[in-house]
Amino acid sequence: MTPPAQSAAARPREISSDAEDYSDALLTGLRKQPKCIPCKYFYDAEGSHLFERICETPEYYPTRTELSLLRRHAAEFADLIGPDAEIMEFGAGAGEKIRPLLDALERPRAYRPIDISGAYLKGVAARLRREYPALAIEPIVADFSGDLSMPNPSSVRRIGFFPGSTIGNFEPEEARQFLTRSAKLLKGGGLLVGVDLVKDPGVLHAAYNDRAGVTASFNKNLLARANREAGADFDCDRFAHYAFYNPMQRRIEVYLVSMAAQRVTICGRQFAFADGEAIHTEWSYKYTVEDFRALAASAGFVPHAVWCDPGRLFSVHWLESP
Ligand code: AVJ
Repeated sequence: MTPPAQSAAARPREISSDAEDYSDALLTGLRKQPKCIPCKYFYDAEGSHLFERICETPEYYPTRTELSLLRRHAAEFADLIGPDAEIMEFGAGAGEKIRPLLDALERPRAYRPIDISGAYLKGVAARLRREYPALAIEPIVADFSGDLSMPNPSSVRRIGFFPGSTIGNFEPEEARQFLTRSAKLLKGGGLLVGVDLVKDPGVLHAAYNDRAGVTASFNKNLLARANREAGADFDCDRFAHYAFYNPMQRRIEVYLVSMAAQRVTICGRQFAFADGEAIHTEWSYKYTVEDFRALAASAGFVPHAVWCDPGRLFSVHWLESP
């Protein structure tokens, strides 16, 4: 029996992401010097599951630290957000972090999780619909770093939720541009954003080099994905995961390093990799509370309250968009 046609509301709204975009972006990145693969391509279904496992490693403190802040201060967030709000989450991932907020909010009007990983997002939305049957859940499959403009019925207080310090993937100028666009999108509302803090470089280094090697698998999954989706023939064992903290730039830098001179075919095109040549795969910028507040203010937000854990590992900021 063919499954009943899903109603339009139930199907995630696609803005733009498909195999062609992916292959083009892959080829474009690998033609650059230094070679790079955009970090948004970490999150196919396999990558999203590997990231869930990273969050369980003892070294990767951001997720559990942020979750404890979200749970402890949920009532304060709900007071600042107010009743009948519409929540848009940028990069919703597993949909874990929204729960303390949805449980504390007064009559939330709708929840719009945005994620580039369509299949994964669909599963997350289905689970949340079972838990919050009275809430309109409208998933959006999109790259939130792109243009998300959508009509903002003035009567609705629109709130952005951007946890996990994914803001750190942007270079500071890109982060300011993203925040500027968000301030416009959320006019009359605000943004609740998680920001990983500058700290002991040893702690940062360990968080991106967990002993179990899950982060290495997450990074190498970029190559496995290219083999699956772009007809590539990467030998993942001939590339090494390499991540370190650069204190001058206040960022974690993540690379895949070629362990030999080798040639790889991608989408029918040959690419040569020198012995030791690196492919850049991710930045993860870290901020001080003051620096991030200054960045948010320069983007048009009014920085309001900040919550940090006792160890000052992570921060959650409430930014108003007047
Ligand atoms: C999901 C982007 C916040 O940068 O810490 C985790 C991704 N990369 N381990 C981060 C990630 C390597 C993570 N963000």
